[in-house]
Amino acid sequence: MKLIIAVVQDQDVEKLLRGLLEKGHSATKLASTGGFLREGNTTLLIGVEPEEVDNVLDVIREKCKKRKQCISAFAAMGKSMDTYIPPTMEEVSVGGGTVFVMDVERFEKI
Ligand code: 2BA
Repeated sequence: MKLIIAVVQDQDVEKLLRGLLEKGHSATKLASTGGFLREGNTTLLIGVEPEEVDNVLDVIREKCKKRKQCISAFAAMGKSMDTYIPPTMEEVSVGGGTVFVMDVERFEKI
């Protein structure tokens, strides 16, 4: 068995969960926070048979969109500002999904 850990944007989660359920996949949804932007995102745990991994990745590709997000360069650096410095905006591309596929040594439902 494989465990797919997918970090996705909150806006895409409902569509993604529906798409996964339609294809017969189970998922666990966890609230998470991105370490860089410090904004909420969602982490899904999806346990599947090895031959189903590509199918799940296709659903993630289809349902999760890349979005541009403007951030303050200072906020991104996590620096405090003692004096006023005009905000410098930077654009980052967030999403569709950050996906890890791991081997599962043992899987049991007890
Ligand atoms: P965040 O860490 O909040 O990152 C949001 C977006 O900011 C990233 O989008 C990326 O475009 C940008 N970014 C992240 N770190 C950066 C840096 N050091 N310098 C410049 N820009 C940076 P995504 O790559 O689509 O990542 C979306 C979310 O996926 C991340 O939110 C984080 O929660 C998760 N993630 C991404 N890579 C990861 C990794 N290697 N391990 C664990 N989680 C990861």
